Amino acid sequence: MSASPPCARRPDGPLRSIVDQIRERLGEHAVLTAPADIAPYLTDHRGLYHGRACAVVLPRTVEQVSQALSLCNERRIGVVPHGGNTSYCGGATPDESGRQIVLALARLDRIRSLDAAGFTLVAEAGCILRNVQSAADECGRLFPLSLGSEGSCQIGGNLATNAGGTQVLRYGMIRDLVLGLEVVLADGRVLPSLSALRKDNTGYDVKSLFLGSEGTLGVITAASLKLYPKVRRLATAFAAVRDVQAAVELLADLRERGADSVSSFELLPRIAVDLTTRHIPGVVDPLGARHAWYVLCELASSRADEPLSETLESALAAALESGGVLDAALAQSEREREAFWRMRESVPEAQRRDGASLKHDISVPVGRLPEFVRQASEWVGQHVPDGRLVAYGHVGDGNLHFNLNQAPGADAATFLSRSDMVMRAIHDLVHDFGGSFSAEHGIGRLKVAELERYGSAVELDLMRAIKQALDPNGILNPGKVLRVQSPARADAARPRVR
Ligand code: 2HG
Ligand code: ZN
Repeated sequence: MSASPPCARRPDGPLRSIVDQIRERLGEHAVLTAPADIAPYLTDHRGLYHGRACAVVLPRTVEQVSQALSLCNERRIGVVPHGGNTSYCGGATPDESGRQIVLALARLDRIRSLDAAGFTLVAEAGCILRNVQSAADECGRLFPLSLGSEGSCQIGGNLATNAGGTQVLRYGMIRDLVLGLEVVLADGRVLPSLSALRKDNTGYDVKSLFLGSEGTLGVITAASLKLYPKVRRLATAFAAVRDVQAAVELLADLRERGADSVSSFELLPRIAVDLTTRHIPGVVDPLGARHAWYVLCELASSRADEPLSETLESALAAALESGGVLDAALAQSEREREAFWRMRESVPEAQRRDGASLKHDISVPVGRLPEFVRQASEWVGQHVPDGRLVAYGHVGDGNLHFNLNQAPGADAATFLSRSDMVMRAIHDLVHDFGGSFSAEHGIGRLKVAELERYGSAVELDLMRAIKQALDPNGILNPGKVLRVQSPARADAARPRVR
C-alpha cells in the first residue's frame, strides 16, 4: 500500500485527516482547501517560491491557534505561519511537498488595548501595520515602525522577522519597540508574556527569542508595543551629495546639530530616480540637474516649535559650502514631503517593473559604507556586464539594498543565472567588512545556506539547541532559518572577491 500524505482525506476514525480534525475543532470557515482559495498563500510576493499546502487555516482566537498547533504537533505536520506575505526571503511560503499547513493570522486583527498614559498598546498578530500606526495616532501617540509595505504587512510578521524600515535610526528595529509577547508554542501551550512593564529583570528574556525567529520557534499571536509622543514638527530634505562619503559625513553633522531628531536618512543613486520617474506615475525628480547620489533626510520632533528646518538648512548650507552637498530641496509642504517619500518607497516597485533583479539586503558599519560601495561597485562593473547596480537604502543604519537590475536589452534568464555567483561575491565582501548578509529581511528559505556559511559555529549550535528545545518535532516553519540536520559547512571553498 502506498503511503498517502497525513493531510489527505481519510475516513473517520483515528486516521481521519488532520484537515478534518482542524475543521472539526475550529469550524468550517476556518479552513480553506479549494485550490483557488489557497493559491494566494502559496507564492511569495517576489515570485521566488511556489509551494503547495493541504490547507490554509485561519484562526480567530489564540485558543484556535493553540488547538491547531497541538493537533499538528501530535501528527508531525509542518505549519507555516503567514502574515501579509511581504517577506523578501520566502519565509511565509510552504514547501513543495503539499504536506504542510499554512497558518494565516489575518483574522487575529484586534487592537486589544491602548494605554495612552503608559505609552503602550497591545495588538494582535494579524493587525496591518498601518492600522497599528493609526490606532496610536488617534490617541495622540506614535507607533514608529515605518515600512514601504505598511499598508499590507502584519505586525506578527514584522515581529517574527524583526522588521526595520525607515525610522530605525531614531527608534530602533521592532525588537526595540516590544515590551511583551503572547506566543503559542509548538505543542499548543501559550506563553503569556504580554506584560507592558518597562523594567522586569526576572531571569532569561525568553520572549526575545521569538523576535526574528521567523515562526520557527513559536507563533506570535499578540504583542505589547511601545508608543512615543506624536510627531508635531518635521523637516525633510532631498539633497544631491557628492558621493557616499559625503552622505555619511552629512549624517554625522546632522546628528550632532539635530541631537536625536534625525529620524530617517536614506541614500538613493541616480538610477533610483530614473527608475521611479519612469515607472511610477506621479513621481518627479525634485532637483533639476542629474547627480550621482542623493539623500532623503528627515528630522522629527514632538515639539511643535522645535526649529528643525533651521537645523536642517544650516547643515545643508555648511555641506554646500564644503562641496559635500551639490544641491538640495526642502519640503515646503506635506505634499512635497510625501512626494519625496513616494519616490523612496517606490524604488522596489520600480525595480520590479523594470525587469529581473538580484537583491542583497546587507549592512556594514556606517563609516565603512563608502569603501564597501566603492569595492562592490567595481566588482559588479567588472563581472556583471548585463546588470545595473541599484544600491539604495537606510544608510543611517549602515543598511543598503545592494541590488542589481538586468540592463536594458539583457536576457533575464542569463542575468538571473549569475545570481549565486553575484551573491557569493557580495556577501563575502560584506563579511570581510564585518557586516551582515541580512540586515533587515531575515533568513527565510532564501538565506539558509548563507547563515550556515557566515554564522559562527557556536551561534549555530545554540540556535539548533534552542530549536530542539522549543520545537522537538520540527513542525514550525520547517526548512526556514535553520536546516536542523545541517550539512558540513563549506567555508574552505569560499571564493574571494578581490
Ligand atoms: C526597502 O527598503 C525595502 O524599500 C525593500 O526593504 C528593499 O526591494 C528591496 O530590496
Ligand atoms: Zn529596506
